[in-house]
Amino acid sequence: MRTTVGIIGAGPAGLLLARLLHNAGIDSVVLESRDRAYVEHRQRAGILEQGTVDVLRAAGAGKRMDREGLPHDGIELRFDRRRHRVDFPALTGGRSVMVYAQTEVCKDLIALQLKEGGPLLFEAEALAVEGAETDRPTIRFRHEGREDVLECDYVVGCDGFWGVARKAIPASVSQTFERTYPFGWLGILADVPPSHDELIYARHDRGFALLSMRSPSVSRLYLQVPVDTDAESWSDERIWDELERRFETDDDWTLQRGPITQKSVTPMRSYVHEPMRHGRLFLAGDAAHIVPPTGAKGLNLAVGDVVTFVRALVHRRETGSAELLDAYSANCLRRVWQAERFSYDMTAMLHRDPDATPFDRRVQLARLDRISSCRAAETDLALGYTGFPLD
Ligand code: RFL
Ligand code: PHB
Repeated sequence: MRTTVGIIGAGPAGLLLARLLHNAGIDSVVLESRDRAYVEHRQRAGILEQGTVDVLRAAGAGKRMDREGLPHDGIELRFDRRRHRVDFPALTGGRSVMVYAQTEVCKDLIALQLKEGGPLLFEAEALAVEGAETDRPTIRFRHEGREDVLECDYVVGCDGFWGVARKAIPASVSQTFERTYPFGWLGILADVPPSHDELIYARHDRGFALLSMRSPSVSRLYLQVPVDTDAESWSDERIWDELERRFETDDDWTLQRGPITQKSVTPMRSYVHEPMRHGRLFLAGDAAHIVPPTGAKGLNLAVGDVVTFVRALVHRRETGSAELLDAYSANCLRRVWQAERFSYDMTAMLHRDPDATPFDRRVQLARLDRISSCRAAETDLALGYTGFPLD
């Protein structure tokens, strides 16, 4: 088998990359180790930045998003029993975000790819990337019980944090930057209309809580928990009781309860691999970097990476110059580090750190007070949340 761009992984990064390449008239093959149902139902991100929404629309993948997605013009910060709304369009010159789940983005892109695009093989596990430093890199993979080789002009590793692509970059040229957190998020899906029409990020002495949603009838909520928590050890009643306490306010706001249909615990991590390119192997999305979910940046960063790659490849085809391909890593990393900084700041401002002193907790509250009373501080948060520009 031979193709121009061999793509490992059919998460949002790999699927969008295949679509953008198809639109640019460049052929590709996508190899995905899991089956279609797994990829379409993995619960993850919920927030699309303005730039991501624009890219999906321009790629012809925005129809259902525009029908069913929920445009959001702000978020609420909750702390000290107080409520503060951050108004995105007013602070950013009109930018906003969209609540549209990653599962739905993937379903839309898979349907388009199978209908109009190049091969997308499920249950095709990449085993190794070879020859990254040559003109003909290859992906060795297993599909339907057989080992096969995909010959490519370029390989893009969109295979997430646990994938194989990153391992093909020699340790001698790799640098990694990492931070782990002593807590995780217990996430639930519940069949109950969201108790508020915008997301609520709550800082409480007992820990962080987040109210989000999947649709007008399905709520998505998260609770900060110790990192080794077993989701099943939390009864539904205990989860609702804890959420209620962490969202408490001085007014008459109430949290609506409903049947919980899914529970899981996600660890939190900050991670960057540099460089994001080695020869003709490029890394995109979680394969190269992880952010804690507090800033809602992971999927949006993946989109930025693949847009940057496609622009560089098209530039190469149109001008013969590899200058943008050569600059891929540096151009992506600039945006990646801004997202790392933003996600880290949001996490530190809102979570209960088990090692924090009473002084640290007062500083956290002072940060939130600053955002709610100083327009410049609030604008910085709104600009970060709605997204760093792609150019
Ligand atoms: P993915 O989605 O992990 O996809 C990688 C794909 O590669 C496949 N794969 C392989 N295929 C073939 N051969 C191999 N050897 C392979 N190894 C792996 C995997 O099966 C998989 O299908 O990475 P990608 O595409 O880079 O996308 C990244 C996003 O999924 C991730 O950053 C976000 O989900 C992060 N995230 C959020 N991001 C946002 O932008 N906004 C949010 O609101 C948001 N909330 C979240 C999140 C992540 C969360 N978790 C569970 C980590 C909330 C949570 C709870
Ligand atoms: C989600 O809806 O899953 C979600 C929203 C905002 C975040 C993280 C996750 O910051």
